[in-house]
Amino acid sequence: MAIKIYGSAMSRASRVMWCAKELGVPFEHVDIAWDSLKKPEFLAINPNGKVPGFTDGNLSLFESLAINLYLAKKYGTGELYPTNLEDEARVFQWTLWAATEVEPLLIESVLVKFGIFSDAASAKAKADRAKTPLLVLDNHLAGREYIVGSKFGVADLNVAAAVSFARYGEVDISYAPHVVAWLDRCLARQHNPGANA
Ligand SMILES: N[C@@H](CCC(=O)N[C@@H](CS)C(=O)NCC(=O)O)C(=O)O
Repeated sequence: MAIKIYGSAMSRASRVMWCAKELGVPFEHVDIAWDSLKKPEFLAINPNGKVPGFTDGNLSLFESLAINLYLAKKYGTGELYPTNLEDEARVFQWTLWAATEVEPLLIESVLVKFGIFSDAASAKAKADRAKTPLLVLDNHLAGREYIVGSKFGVADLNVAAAVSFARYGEVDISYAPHVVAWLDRCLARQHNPGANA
């Protein structure tokens, strides 16, 4: 099988597997042990020693959201991935926004929930700061179902992957009701991927 996705289903590898499933692209899931991430064999795949690791034939990639952009463009142009430059730019914009403006503010809450990080006060302070960017997304989603265009796409998948940290970290985002409803729509697909309507 050409595509290999490395990393526990409890890690950011899950968002890449979600994307591959949405696209109907077969892949091999390599559930690499956490204590193997800094070993030379895995560093050859992801030199950061983090998951996900990803290969498609001779290509190795790291950064989960970038991997999803690659997968969606290669295997899903016209479906998960847009066909025009402007919408592609919007996909880049929202993906980078999720990675830089949202995910860093929510990750500590997830780590506290899983007992990996103990500074609950720091996690709470950062999660509180996520309100500002999440209200930007809430405003964008008022009156629309999906982030770019009229159907579920890779922008939704990438942004939902980051915003879902609020759910896993039990961060209350009820101040952003459009985001909550959109996140429910997106995460419901994880159990029924490929149902692009
Ligand atoms: N920005 C990276 C983050 C990768 C990352 O931090 N992965 C975590 C698991 S979700 C990991 O491998 N942690 C182990 C470590 O840092 O040693 C991405 O999205 O791929």
